[in-house]
Amino acid sequence: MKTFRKDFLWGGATAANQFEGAWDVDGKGVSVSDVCTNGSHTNPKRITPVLEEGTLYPSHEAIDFYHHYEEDIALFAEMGFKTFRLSIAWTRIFPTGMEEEPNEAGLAFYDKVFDACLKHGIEPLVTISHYEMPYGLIEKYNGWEGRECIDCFLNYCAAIFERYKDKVKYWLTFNEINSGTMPMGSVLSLGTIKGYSGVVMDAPDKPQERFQGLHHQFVASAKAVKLAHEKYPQFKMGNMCLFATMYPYTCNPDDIIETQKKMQMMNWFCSDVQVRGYYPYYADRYFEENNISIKMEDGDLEILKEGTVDFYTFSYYMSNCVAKEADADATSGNLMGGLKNPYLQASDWGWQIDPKGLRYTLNEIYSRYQIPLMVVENGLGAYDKLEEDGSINDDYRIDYLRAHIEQMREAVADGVDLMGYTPWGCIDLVSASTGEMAKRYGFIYVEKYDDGTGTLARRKKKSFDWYKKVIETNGAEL
Ligand code: BGP
Repeated sequence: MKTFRKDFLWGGATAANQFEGAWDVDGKGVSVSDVCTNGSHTNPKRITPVLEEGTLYPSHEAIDFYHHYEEDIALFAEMGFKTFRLSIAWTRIFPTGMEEEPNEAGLAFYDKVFDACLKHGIEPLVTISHYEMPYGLIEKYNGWEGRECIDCFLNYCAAIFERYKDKVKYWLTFNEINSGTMPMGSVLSLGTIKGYSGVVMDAPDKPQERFQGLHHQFVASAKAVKLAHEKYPQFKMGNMCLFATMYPYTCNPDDIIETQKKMQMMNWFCSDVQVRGYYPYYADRYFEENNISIKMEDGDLEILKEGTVDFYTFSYYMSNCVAKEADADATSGNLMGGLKNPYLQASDWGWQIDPKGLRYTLNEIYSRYQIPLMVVENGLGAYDKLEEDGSINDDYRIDYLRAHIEQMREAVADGVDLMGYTPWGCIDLVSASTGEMAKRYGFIYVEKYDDGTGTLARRKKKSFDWYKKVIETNGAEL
């Protein structure tokens, strides 16, 4: 029976805006995340184009990876990481997104980070844009609704590809690009919220702008892939989707159809474009029924064909149920909701825990595309307790990860070509949905708290040694 390949990429995942801090250091500009306040499960985070005195903006310091990268990467190496997923903050390289020339200090920072990874034999896996587009592009173009963003993005890609061509091989264009098919994507991913101030989740939803923005992201992603393939044949280019696995709530055919429709537009639409190179057949009807009409330029459809990705990556945290008539309880999670599954437990944030759903999902994706897959986010956001003796006994996290790795192993035995696994927030960092620190994912605890206080000291959790063993045995000992 097949098991994890010898060169399986075990590691962990992060994003610049959630862990770097140093938000205005060395010439960095303001990203959309830098104007988002903190929040919690019950108190939603807000976006404030003008910074408010006395309000906490968690990206500003985060866990200060900017000044702790050597120590942090050494800890990842101690666990045996083969890869480390991080994002480049676009605003460190192009502060407003519109400059002609890159900011040397920003480029130099990632040189140091990649050198530290390579010194430890860790392969960087870089997300080019992870919920941190320059706020300047939002003000000027209403984010990705503006076609101009394509050139700005390409300029950014050209600069980082050339600079890091000998250090980085694996690239992902847009984090969770399909968040743009849902209202939640308009703020962090698409930035189609020019002038909006208020609760992030309450931003007015304009599907026309969202899908126009997505089209521009598709073209930008395809152009970046094409540039990489032509100029840097050693690069491997991936997409990245938020996979929100959905089950029909009942076997009522109405529920089956409703689930299929939602799966198409939320989970498959973007990757159908990015992997196959063209808009899927079912999109036409959706656009028609939702009054969406996408403006394209000559050549766009050819570019999409020429810029298909080499591998498919996704985040997987949970599954949900779908019914035509919602009379079941709603669940929360990944900012997109769904119905409760009576067979599953949920995290403290209401995200339903479904390891078998991961095996199912891996099989579904692989049977559709047959290109290598990678799970680049997965994990349990939980309240951790720092004991008096300094230990953090996160057995619940070990249980969650063990169960998911077991199911990945099953999927590999099923024949799925899986390249790697990078659990989310391998070191504690700021939550994307709530802006809080209390929702922790890490193998490494960071003494940083929701009120902004904390020494920033790093401590190994119980899961640290457990994961080290998993990597050492290539997933045989869980
Ligand atoms: C994904 C994002 C990440 C990350 C993760 C966990 O949607 O790509 O940035 O934060 O979810 O979500 P949260 O931080 O809200 O718990």
